Amino acid sequence: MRSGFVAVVGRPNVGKSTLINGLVGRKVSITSRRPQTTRMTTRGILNLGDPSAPAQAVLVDTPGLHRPRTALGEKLNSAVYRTLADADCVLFVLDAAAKIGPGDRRIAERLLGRGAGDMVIVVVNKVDIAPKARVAEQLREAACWDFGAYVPVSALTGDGLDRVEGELVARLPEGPSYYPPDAVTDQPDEVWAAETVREKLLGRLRDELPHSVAVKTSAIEKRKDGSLRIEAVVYVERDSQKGIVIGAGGSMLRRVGVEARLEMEDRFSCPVFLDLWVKVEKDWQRFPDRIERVGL
Ligand SMILES: Nc1nc2c(ncn2[C@@H]2O[C@H](COP(=O)(O)OP(=O)(O)OP(=O)(O)O)[C@@H](O)[C@H]2O)c(=O)[nH]1
Ligand SMILES: [Mg+2]
Repeated sequence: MRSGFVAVVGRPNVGKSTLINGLVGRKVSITSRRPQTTRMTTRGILNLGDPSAPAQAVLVDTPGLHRPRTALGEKLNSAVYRTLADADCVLFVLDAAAKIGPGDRRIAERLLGRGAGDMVIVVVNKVDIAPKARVAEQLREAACWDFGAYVPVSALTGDGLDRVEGELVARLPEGPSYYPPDAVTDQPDEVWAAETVREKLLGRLRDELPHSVAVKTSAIEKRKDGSLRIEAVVYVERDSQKGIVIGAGGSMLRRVGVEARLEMEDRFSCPVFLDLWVKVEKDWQRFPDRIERVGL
């Protein structure tokens, strides 16, 4: 058996979480068009190979590496570096729809600095929206880094994902099965529930607000009638943000609640009663103790 840990890294918003969801074939990690959506490392389990030569890749989703401006940013970057330190292989994701920039180069240099460049697979994502010439130019430019493989993909349509799997299997070391064959993720239900609420908020909130929002599940109760009651707290940084999240007459929170509840009912296969509360945890991104208090 071959198995190993695969760190999925790259700048914010390049499509790391979408890639993991596409490879695993299930939603493991939330995604949004906002940069810095992922805030915690989440594992997606990918079983590969055939029965005579099985393989298991534990894909680790990571926050987008960026120049930190807050204690939260520093914490997120450190989580990426820790994941990299434990990884057997790396999927380094680039956005084909944007030029390779200083953020990508910094990550490439760090990966090259670790040695074992052949264990890094460069994934040039979003080829569905990038002109062919740009994809070719990206591949050409990235090739100067001397990593193990370069694969153009669309995480969204699934184009090229089979090649990523092939390149991964070839690089996994011999090892045990870390998770049972039917496991998809290591994420506990309460974390998944909170992330689902945050994803729906990210889809609706504008400007800087998405960065100020954190969600923590405060209760999950199985009821006698087979339904679930889930209670979650939405944290914001300032009083003025509270009203925006709640919306006129509670409209925003209600819509977010309905969207999240439907996804929860689908996942848990039972009726769900979702209670959402909004609280202010002043400037939480800037203080380590407050970051912990909001569940991160
Ligand atoms: N067209 C297109 N859009 C994509 C593709 N992959 C991801 N996206 C979109 O790009 C945006 C960012 O995707 P994410 O998967 O959240 O990106 P990420 O790298 O995980 O971002 P962070 O967690 O913020 O670091 C979302 O709007 C995705 O739908 C793709 O292959 N094609
Ligand atoms: Mg992400």
